[in-house]
Amino acid sequence: MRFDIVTLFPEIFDAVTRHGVTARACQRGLWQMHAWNPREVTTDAHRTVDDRPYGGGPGMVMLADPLIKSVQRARAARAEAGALQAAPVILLSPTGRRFEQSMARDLASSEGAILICGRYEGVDQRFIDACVTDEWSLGDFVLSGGEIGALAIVDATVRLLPGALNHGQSAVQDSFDAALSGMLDCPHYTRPEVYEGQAVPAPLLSGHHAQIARWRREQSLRITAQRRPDLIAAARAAGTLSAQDERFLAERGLAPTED
Ligand code: 4GY
Repeated sequence: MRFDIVTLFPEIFDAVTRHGVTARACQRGLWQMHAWNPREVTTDAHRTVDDRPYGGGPGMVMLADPLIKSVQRARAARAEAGALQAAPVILLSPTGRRFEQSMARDLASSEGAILICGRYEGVDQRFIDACVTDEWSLGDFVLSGGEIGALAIVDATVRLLPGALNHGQSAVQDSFDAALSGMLDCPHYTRPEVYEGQAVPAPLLSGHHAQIARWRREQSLRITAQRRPDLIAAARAAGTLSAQDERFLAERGLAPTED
């Protein structure tokens, strides 16, 4: 798996190559990252990567040419390294499709992607038309650049690679994973057993696997019903709520209404 990142700020990506699970997965050879700085392919004395918008208005727009050349460098390097498939070219932008776990899962079973990080007010549309295959968004908010979105995609994807996590079970237990059938994660506790008068819930200390699993499932159902009733409705539609789950929700008055 390989990510090629087009960015004016390559150092930002040290966050994933130097720290934590993603860094260890990198050391283990499970993935690699290459950054391509559009400034490096400019030829003018000022190394210009942006200009004023046609039609006027505030801010600057990234030039198409250095972005197109950067994608060409990334494509050539991938081909040289033996890539079999044409990598998707993904622009991080608030106008994109909302990023979700299934997209990380799809990426994790692919050869990777070329991620485009815009800056300023945006990028010239002719670059998007010529090169970009997908636009993805982290959500309905505006960042000052695409780098944080690209980091999120790399992190969410790499941790799913087989062998990336030390404890093999962790990835399949997270919020949104199939093992929890689209429910939010349950609360977690570690030592001490009592902290500032707050005790660990008794079922977790019982040593009875079935009781622990039931408690966790019920906490997931409760939190999901309270915070994300849309996920309860989706699980119900997908047929992943058991009769026992439905009984728990109904008894607590947690079965969501239509709104
Ligand atoms: N939201 N999700 C986002 C973003 C900043 C102008 C294009 C987002 O992913 N990226 O807000 N990106 C913009 C800034 C150029 C990227």
